[in-house]
Amino acid sequence: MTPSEPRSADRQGSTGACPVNTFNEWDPLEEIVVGIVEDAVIPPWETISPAVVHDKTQWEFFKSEGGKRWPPEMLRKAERDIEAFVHILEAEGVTVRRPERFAWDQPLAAPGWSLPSSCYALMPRDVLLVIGDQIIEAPMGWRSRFFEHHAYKSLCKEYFRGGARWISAPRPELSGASYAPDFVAMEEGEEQRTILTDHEPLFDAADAIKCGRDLFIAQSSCCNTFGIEWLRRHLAPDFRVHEVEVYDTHPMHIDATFLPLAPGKLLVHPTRCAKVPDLFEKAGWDILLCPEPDMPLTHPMYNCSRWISMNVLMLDEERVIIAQGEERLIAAFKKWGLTPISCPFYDFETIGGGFHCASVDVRRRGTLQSYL
Ligand code: DAV
Repeated sequence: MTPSEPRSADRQGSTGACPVNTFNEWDPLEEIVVGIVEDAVIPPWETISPAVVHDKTQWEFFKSEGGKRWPPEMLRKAERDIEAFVHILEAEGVTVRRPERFAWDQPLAAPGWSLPSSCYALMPRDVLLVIGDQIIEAPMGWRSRFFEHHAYKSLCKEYFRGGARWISAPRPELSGASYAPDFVAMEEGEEQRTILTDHEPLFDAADAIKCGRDLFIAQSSCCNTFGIEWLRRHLAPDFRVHEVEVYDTHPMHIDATFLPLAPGKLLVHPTRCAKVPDLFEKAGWDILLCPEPDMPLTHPMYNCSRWISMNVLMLDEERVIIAQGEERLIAAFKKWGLTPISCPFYDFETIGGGFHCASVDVRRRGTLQSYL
């Protein structure tokens, strides 16, 4: 084996028995983990919150209600959406796995900080970076999400026993040294800035997105350059890690900004993706601008923006799961040669995120290839 050959190719591939095998967003999906709504707690207000909560009118809500359960009616509606998503996946022949329940309402503490509660197991995409045959537990920048990987331990152990590699990135301290002091979120028009310092490596798994041998990642309110460098070195030489430049007042995760849907098709947010890496144009990819979301401006959103519309999930190179109501993007997908499958999801999006956030693909039928 020469150093330029993928180390993983020997162990992986469509015929390999490893239960974990995923290199991109579009190979035929076989197995996926989908988050659960049970036990979800309103995220407690913490140092990182002003950087991630877009709507300042919600700050008081989080300060007073954070750490309590969401109203049962909101949870019931969110659960109806996520179960509709699971139903579609299963009907399409995909194996769906779920995290374990966990007492998110319990207080947590580390030397130097404490909080009244954790959050939820709504969004596995943020917690586990699954790439090739390995699962990487992300070093998350939210203190309230410090123990979120506990909900996935049984699954990780099972996948490990089945042959997958399983590793945790260095566990962060999340002391005051990780956050810029007196941080104020940028306004539209100001120069890009984020709350994180480079004191220690930090990223959420959803800050990165796979595209075969190339992985794209962007700095955000939960991803710093130290985190990107850690991942770059950890994944070399099998994968090339590229940083994507974003322009976003409250940057969080790459998957509502930059989403390679299928070979030759890159979906981008019309303004957040400050510069599409040259690689795509050189390789002849189509750069598809996501149309304005259809979600009514009045729809309540506590965790993300209406642009969660572009947070879709590919079942294969053609079929894409998209929120019911997003007519403009549905029409665009059809024009771009995709087959949209719509699923009610606005009520899940109220407290969580999109289909991509709410899941993490564990196995797709395919091999490591270069698309760029
Ligand atoms: O538009 O609020 C959310 C991304 C979640 N993974 C947004 C970005």
